[in-house]
Amino acid sequence: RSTAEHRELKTELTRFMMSYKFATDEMMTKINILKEEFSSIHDYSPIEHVNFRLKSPEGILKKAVRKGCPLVLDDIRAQIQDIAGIRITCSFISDTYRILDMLTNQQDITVLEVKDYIAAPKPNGYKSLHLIVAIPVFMSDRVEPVTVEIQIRTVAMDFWASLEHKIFYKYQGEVPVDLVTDLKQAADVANRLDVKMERLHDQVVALEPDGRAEPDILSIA
Ligand code: 0O2
Repeated sequence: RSTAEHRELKTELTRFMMSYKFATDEMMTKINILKEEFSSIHDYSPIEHVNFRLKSPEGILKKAVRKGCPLVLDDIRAQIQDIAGIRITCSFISDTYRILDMLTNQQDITVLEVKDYIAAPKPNGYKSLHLIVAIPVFMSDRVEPVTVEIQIRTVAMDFWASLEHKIFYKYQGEVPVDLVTDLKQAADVANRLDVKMERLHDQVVALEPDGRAEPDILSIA
């Protein structure tokens, strides 16, 4: 490649990565608005915390090779949907669906795919809502729809998934069968905890005349 071609490729790559950063920034702003609005108006936020990450160029290439995707930016953009990833952790299961609805109803968001691993968990016990969206990113000379993957789960689901992820990588995917069984049992326990906590929360809320629990009562529960 000539120096000019090299420079052009570098600019293209920088623009490519930047578009994902901007899309993440836009989605984070939307999510933070929901979080702040809830906390200040409703005295309660269904969002516990939010994390985001951009896949590294190395991670993108690895995934492209694994999926048999041509190493061309347009193909990568079309086939790899989790270059920008956001994880929203909620208190209760109903909150995960509530957040999903709030995001999918926003007019500038195009929903590309929803995978409901809460209603239909993976065989290992993994639970989460996965949402793939495209959001328009306005740049100096164009508007580009950029894909973002959003995972929405409860604190208990997140706790389980973080440990399972660590174990999976430790054993490089070949997790001993005993551990797989234990993990599945732990996922069931986490689910029972989620159901129980939500029931408790609902009971406390029902005690309030206006249907809203006082924060100090909630913290005792
Ligand atoms: P990382 O390191 O978290 O980014 P895809 O591979 O995305 O093209 P797939 O497998 O259909 O297609 O996607 P899916 O099922 O929506 O899963 C994508 C992401 O969900 C994963 O990304 C994980 O973050 C998470 N996930 C899915 N299944 C599991 C699971 O069994 N355990 C845990 N801990 N996380 C899971 P990556 O790229 O695999 O990993």
